[in-house]
Amino acid sequence: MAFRYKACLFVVIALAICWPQVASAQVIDTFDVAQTLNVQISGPTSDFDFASGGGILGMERDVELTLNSTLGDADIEINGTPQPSRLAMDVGPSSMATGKVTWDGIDMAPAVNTTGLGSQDLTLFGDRLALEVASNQLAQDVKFTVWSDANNVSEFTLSLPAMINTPQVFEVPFANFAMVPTATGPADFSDVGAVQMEIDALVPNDLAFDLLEIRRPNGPNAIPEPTTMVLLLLSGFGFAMFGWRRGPGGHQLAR
Ligand SMILES: [Ca+2]
Ligand SMILES: [Ca+2]
Repeated sequence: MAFRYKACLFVVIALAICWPQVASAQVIDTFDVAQTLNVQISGPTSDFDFASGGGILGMERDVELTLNSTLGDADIEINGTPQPSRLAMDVGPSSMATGKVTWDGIDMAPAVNTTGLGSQDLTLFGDRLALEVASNQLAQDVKFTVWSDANNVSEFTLSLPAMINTPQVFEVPFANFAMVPTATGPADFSDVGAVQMEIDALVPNDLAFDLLEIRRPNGPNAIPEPTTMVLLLLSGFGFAMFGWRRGPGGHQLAR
């Protein structure tokens, strides 16, 4: 095989190895697949819906909404008219409600299938969750739970400040998660079976989220070990140029 072809092959292989890491961010949900849930005191006071499609980890998103107050109403609208490509949760006056969004594979059921994602290695794509918050009114806790299986579970509660008017990203490093007290061990982020985001609104609120994904420390487009990638490409191109310069003429001279 001519040397330059070997060099080209080297570049192709280097790209094939590096490319999955370069296209790094792993989306949990872009909130582009539409869903609408409504609860009110006149009924129903709880609602469940699942939807499948692209931009969703495990290809299915389960949403549960429960009204906890004796008055009022609440809704969750994903990719709706007022908030396209977002998850909007609106808790009405005098109302309290809990919204649970679960990514646990295709089970079409509200129960968490703790191994439904089939051992997803989230550490391939970064070391933290990133939640893009488009807006909110009052301070709100958002609890994230990650299962490796029924016994190995970790959680972290993100406390959002009030009055977010311009989109803001909140990051939760995997290292900040703590074992759920009822579990026997913590979740292994390289072996994930289910992920859940829970919004327990104790006061009327209006929240909108743009995106939930896995990120690396320096943001959504950070390239892991860029120097390795550059060195591989430079050496590949260097070999290719060397092979081209030697070319068929070079081989003829050597004979
Ligand atoms: Ca599901
Ligand atoms: Ca489920």
